Amino acid sequence: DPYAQDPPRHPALKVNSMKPFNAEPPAEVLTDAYITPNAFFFKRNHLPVPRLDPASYRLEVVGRMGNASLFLSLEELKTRFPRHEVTVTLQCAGNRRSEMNAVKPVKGLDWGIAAIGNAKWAGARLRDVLVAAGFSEGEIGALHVQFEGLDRDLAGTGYGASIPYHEAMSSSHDVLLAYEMNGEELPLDHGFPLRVIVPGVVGARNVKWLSRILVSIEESQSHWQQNDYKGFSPSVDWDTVDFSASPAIQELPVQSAITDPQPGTLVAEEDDKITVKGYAWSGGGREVVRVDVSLDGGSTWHVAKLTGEKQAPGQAWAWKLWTLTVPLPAGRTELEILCKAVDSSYNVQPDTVAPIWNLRGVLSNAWHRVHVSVTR
Ligand code: MTE
Ligand code: MO
Repeated sequence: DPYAQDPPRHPALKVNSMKPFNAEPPAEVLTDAYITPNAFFFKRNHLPVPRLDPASYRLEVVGRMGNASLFLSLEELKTRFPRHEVTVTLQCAGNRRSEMNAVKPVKGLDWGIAAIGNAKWAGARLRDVLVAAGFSEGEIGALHVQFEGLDRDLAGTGYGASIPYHEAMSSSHDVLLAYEMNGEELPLDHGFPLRVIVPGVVGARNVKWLSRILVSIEESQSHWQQNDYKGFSPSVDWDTVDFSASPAIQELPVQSAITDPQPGTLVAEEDDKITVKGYAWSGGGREVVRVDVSLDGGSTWHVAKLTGEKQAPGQAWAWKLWTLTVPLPAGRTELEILCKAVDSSYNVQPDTVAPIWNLRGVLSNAWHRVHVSVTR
């Protein structure tokens, strides 16, 4: 069993698949704290978790124009380069896929709303490591930076992805080679000993168990860059899909969801008040500037209170948590609670799922809807 060496996991996680391991926390855990605890951070593995010896581990950075590769030990990554810490929200492209599945079946893991988490990551800046390997800005023939993971299938194929070179080299983009997550050494499930953290970009490019970095003219040729993690029109089906016709997902669109109450019942607080909680985030460093919440299916709206770390303009890599406490609408026994976020570019979420439905069930970011019956 290639999965025999997978690490132990928290029993409260909701498992989508055991082998490979894919799981999300109960949704309400996400709004218990601004930083998601490592044990409750969603885990998205395509392959068995590799067990690597930190003492013999080496990161290979392929040299510029055929020059010799740079090989870096974990110790060198920690001592030769400044330690940089960034709070970054990571979201899987398949977060909230179950809502697309409910419209029409899609292919993929049936994620709820918790394939997202927020952590403090620390490591060396990718930019500093690339500079140490001889690269500079405006390098001819340098368009993409490819990352290869050490997790492999039985045929020996590993996980891989790439990001644009200018983002990797940009000092404001904060791309990290992370060896710490929330002050602890990177957990096995999250890429020990080293992973890439690409703020503002879809989870799939944040390669775990990193083995090799390659600067190239082409994007990564891996299955996950070329034939997966792309969006399509709702009319495209598995007979007509042409993966080469869509760009690989990088920055994600604006997103929000309600973590509390959960669908079902809602108990009124003292003075007949109710509290609604959730998260909101947008890709590309765009800050969430507002979250609108409706209790009546969208006829009237309230503005929620946002909380979160202060982040520089264009570098809002982390989510906002939000809450709304309001009197229960008089006479109502059923509520249709909705939320929608607005980011700093005034991007908004689409109101329904059907017009953004796609065969892989990615980019699911319609208004989140929670139906509850009220007990006073
Ligand atoms: N890196 C490797 N090597 N193997 C993987 O399966 N999964 C990717 C990405 N990096 C993956 C990987 C996907 S699709 C996501 S959403 C994130 O890791 C999930 O990161 P997490 O498990 O730390 O939450
Ligand atoms: Mo993902």
